[in-house]
Amino acid sequence: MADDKHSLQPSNTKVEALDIHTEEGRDQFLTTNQGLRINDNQNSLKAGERGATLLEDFILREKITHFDHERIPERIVHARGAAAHGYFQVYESQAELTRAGFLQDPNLQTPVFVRFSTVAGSRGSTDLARDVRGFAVKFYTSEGIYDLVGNNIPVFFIQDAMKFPDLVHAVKPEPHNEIPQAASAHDTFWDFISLMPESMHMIMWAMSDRAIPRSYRMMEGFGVHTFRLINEQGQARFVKFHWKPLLGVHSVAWNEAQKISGFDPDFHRRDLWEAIENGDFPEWELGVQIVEEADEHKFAFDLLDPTKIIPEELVPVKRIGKLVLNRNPDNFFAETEQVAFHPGHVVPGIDFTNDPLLQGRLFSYTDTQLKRLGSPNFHEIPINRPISPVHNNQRDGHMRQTINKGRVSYEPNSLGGGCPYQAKMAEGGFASYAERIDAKKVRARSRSFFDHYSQASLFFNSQADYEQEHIINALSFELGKVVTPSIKERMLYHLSQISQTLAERVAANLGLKVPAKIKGLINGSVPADANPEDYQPLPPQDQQIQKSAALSMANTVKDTIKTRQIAALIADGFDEKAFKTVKAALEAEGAKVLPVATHGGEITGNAGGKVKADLTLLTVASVLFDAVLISGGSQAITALKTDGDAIHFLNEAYRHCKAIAAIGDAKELIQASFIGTQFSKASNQTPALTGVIIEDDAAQAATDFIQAIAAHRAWEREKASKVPA
Ligand code: HDE
Repeated sequence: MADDKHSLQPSNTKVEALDIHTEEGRDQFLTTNQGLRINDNQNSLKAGERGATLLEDFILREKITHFDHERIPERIVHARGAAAHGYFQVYESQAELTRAGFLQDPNLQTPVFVRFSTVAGSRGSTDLARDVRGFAVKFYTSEGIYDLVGNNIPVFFIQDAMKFPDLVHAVKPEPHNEIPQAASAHDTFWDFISLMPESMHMIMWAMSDRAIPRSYRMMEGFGVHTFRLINEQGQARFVKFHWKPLLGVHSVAWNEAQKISGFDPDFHRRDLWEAIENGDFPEWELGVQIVEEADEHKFAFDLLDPTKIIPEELVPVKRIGKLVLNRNPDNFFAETEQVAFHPGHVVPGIDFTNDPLLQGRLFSYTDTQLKRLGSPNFHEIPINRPISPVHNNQRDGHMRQTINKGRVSYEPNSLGGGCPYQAKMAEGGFASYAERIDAKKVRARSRSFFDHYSQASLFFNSQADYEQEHIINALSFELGKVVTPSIKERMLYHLSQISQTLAERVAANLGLKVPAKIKGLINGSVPADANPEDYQPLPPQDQQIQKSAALSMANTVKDTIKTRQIAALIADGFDEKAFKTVKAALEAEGAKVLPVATHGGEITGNAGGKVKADLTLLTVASVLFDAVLISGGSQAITALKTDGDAIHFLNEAYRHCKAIAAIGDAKELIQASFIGTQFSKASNQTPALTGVIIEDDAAQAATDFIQAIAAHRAWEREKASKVPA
C-alpha cells in the first residue's frame, strides 16, 4: 500500500523525522483547514484507480470550495492599487492647532498603511492609465484609527455626493460592451462631463501630466475637502491637507504611458515595491493650509466646494511632519486588498465640514466595506485593527473574531460594573464640533459654488508651455476618441470659458469650430435653460490670482536623481572604464544603473571584465527607464549600431525627452539614430539637444548626465523635433 507519501515529495525537498510535538514539527506538514494532516495532495479519492471521484473526498471538496470563494468583490472605484507600511512623525507639536494625539510629540512614530490606486480601471488593469490616483493613509494612532483618504489631485469632478454614481457609471467601461477598460476616452464619460460644468477644474488636472505619474513616490497627495482642526481649548480652524513628495512631482509622457501599459502594466506597483525592497524608502511631508473660522467667507470661492483649491499664494502650506514607507506588505490580499479606509475614521482634534461631497462619503465607505468584506466585523481583519483597544457592546455577526466574555452586552449596566464607560473629552472622548446650524431643509446648492471656470483657467494659465501643450494634446486625444459630435462641441464651449487658445487648439485638432454659446446645461444646481454667463459670479478682480507657481510641475524639486533607473546599453566589447566611472558616479547619487544588453548572461568588456546582464533588448524597452547611458567601446558600438532594437531604444528615449549620455565612440551610435539628424542641423546648444550629453571624458559626462537626469525631462525637445519612435 502506497501510504508513505513522503516518497511523493520532490527529490530536492529534505524530509527529516521531526518531533511532531514541536511547533517546527507541526509546521512542516500540509493540513486541511481543520488541522488534519494530508497524506496525498496529488490524487482525489476514487472508486478504483480509473473510477469516478467519490463525494466522500472531503479533502478535495474543502480545497476546491475554498478556491471557488477566493475572490471578493473588487472596489467599485479604486480597484487597482498597491500599498506599503511605514510611519508618520510630526516635526513639532501642533497643540495650538489640534488635540490629535499623533500630532503632539515629535518623538512619536505613528504606524501607517498607505494604499495608492487608480480610480476607473478594474483590479487587473494597467497602472499607467490616464486617471486620478488614490492616496489613502491609515494612521494607527493610540486614540484609534485615523484615515486620510485623499487623491493626487486636490479637487474633485463634482460638488455633491448625489452625482457620484453618475460620474462613476459614466467613466467606467460602457455597459453594453464593457469597453474601454481603465480609460476616460469614450463617449459616456465626456457626455457626462460636458453636462457638468463644475467638473472643468478637475478636468484640467486630469488632462495634465498629473494623471500619468512617473511613480507613486513622485506624486503629491491631497485631502481634497476642507476639514476642521480643533485644539484642546475647543478652538476650531479650517484645514486642507497636502502630501509633498521629497523626490518631487514627476510624470511620464502620454505616448510613453501607453507603451508602459503594454511593457509593464505593473510599472507603479513594481516601482513602489522595489524602492522599498532596496531601502529607498519613499517620503512625503504632511502640509496644512490653515484658515481661521473668521476668514471663512473671505475667499472668492467657497471653502466647502470640493472643486476649488486654496491657492498657496493666498494660504501657504505649512509642512508639519514626515511620512516614510519602509515595509512592503507580506500578503497582497490580506493587507492591500482587505484594507478598509473611511473618511469618517477620525480622532479627537480632527473633524468634518459641511462639504456636500464629504458628507456623502461619510455614509458610503462603511456601506461598501460591508458588501466587499462581507461583514460588520471588517474592523477585526488584522490590517484594519486599531492599535488602541476596542471596547463596546457590538456583538456577533459573520466571521466574528473577538470572543467577548461575560453576560453584559449593553450600556448602561450595573452587572458589568458599568463598563465600558463613555469617555469625557478630557479622557480622550470624541465630541463632534458643535457647529451652529440654523437652516431650512432644502435640496439645493449655494450660489457660492457656481463659479466653475476661474480656477480651471488659473490651473491652465499656471502651466509651463510644454504642460499646456500636453493638456491640449490630452484633450484632443480624449475628445478625438469621442464619436458623438454634440459632446465634442459642448466640451469645446466649456474649454473656451477656460481659455480661448486652449479651445481653439483642441478644435483645430478635432476639425471643429468652437461654439459661441451652448444651451441646456444641467448640473443639478443650474436650471437647464440658464445661460452660463448669468450664473457665474466671477470673483472680484483683487481676489483673483492669475498664476500659481505651485500648480506647475515645472517648479518641482529637480535636484536629485535618487532611485532613478538608468539603462546602460551594452554589448560585448563595451568600454569598461567609462562604464564603471559613470556608473559609480550615478550610484553615488542614489540612482540605479541597469545594464541592458544585446543578449542575456555575461557581457565581456573591452578589458576582459564581465558584467551580468539581467535585462536585454529583447525583454525591456526604453519606456521603463529614466535615462540612457552608452559607454562606448568600438566592438560594442558596431554591434549596437546594427541592432534595430538598440536604435529604437535610443530614438524612443529621445522622443520622451530623457537624458542620454554617450561617451567616446558611443557618439557613432547617436549619429546612427534619429538624434544624429539633429546634430547636422545645429550646434550643441539647440533645444533639440538639451539633455543629450556627448563627451569623451567619462567623469565630465557623469557630472553633466547627473544634472540632466535631475531635471527629469528636457521637455523643450518636444517642440524642437518630431521623432519617429
Ligand atoms: Fe472615494 N470611494 N468616494 N473618494 N475613495 C471609495 O471605498 C466615494 C472621493 C478615495 O485605497 C470606495 O473602500 C463617494 C473623493 C480613495 O481602499 C467607495 C464619493 C476622494 C479610495 C467610495 C467619493 C476619494 C476611495 C470604493 C463622493 C478624494 C480608495 C472602495 C461622495 C478625497 C481607498 C472603498 C483604498 C474609495 C465612495 C469621492 C478618495 C465606494 C460616494 C472626493 C483614495 O466607498
